[in-house]
Amino acid sequence: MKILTPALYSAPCIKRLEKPVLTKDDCPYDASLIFNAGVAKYNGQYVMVFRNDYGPTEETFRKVPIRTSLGFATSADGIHWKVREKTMFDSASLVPGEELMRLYDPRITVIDNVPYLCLAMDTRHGVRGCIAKTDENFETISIISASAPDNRNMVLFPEKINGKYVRLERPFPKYSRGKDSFDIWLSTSPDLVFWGETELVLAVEDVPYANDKIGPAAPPIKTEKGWLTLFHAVDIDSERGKNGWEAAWKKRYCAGIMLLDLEDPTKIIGMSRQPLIAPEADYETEVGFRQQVIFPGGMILEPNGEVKIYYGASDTVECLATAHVDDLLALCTESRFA
Ligand code: BMA
Repeated sequence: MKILTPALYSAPCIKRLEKPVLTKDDCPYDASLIFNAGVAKYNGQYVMVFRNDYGPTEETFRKVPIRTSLGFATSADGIHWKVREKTMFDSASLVPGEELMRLYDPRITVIDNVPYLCLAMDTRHGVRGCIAKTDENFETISIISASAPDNRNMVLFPEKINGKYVRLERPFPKYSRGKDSFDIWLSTSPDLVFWGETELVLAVEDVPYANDKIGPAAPPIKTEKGWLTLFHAVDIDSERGKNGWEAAWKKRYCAGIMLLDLEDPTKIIGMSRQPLIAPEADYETEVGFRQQVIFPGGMILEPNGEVKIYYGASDTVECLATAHVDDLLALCTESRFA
């Protein structure tokens, strides 16, 4: 366990599984870094779409090109997963020179029993966030709408609110403020194509353990008290050195939690001023491509009140932590203002 300074720890209600739920060893194809998955319950089973960055090893990093595929896995219990032979997307099959360069960091939201994906999309002219439809077997990706650059980390709410689709998103306005300081925004749409009514939800300076950027994580889950909503929060320290394959990796990603108003989710009812999940386990802090990264992409509320939180760790493996919904709600009581 390697805890960076300033020391950050997970909330006591968080229980980790003893090891990651999915790694490269579970894949029947070329795989290296398996992380940042979207997870949902769909047609009586758990489904997962995960990111696989493959090609280089630690020794050949920056010499061998990185490819990205999106894999699909199913599970009966949300813990033991079977990866399908056929991927959903592979950057290796793109035509050289094509505008699209890769799709990654998938989230799944099922709305009226239709599964949708939110994806980050690298293109030759910028990073875009897109919303796509998939089929009931998760074999195809049909893009419905893609943002202008630079935007990423979109997540769709699981139902319309006041007759409109709603998404959280994280634009990164490079030139406006001279440094990374990227916040969480919300937009609505009548049809998943046209997006507007954009409002700021949470800013970096509202999160005491972030000093760099924040972004949406898993699609929110509905509770009687509000939309339980995860986000990721990044702090950076120029003194940090080698924490992974690169010469230096200076960032740490934690998961945060807040509660949004059911009728007006631009309103934060409360949040925790401490991280929900901070990097602590060895596979989060000691090994992997970019250590000290917790990047949640899926959250499921079970009938018994258990919440399953799926997150990529160290950009290398996919993990699961659980907590009771009442304990998570109890954390969301503080104001976002200090
Ligand atoms: C972000 C995204 C994520 C990744 C994280 C840490 O900007 O690229 O996919 O997990 O950085 O490397």
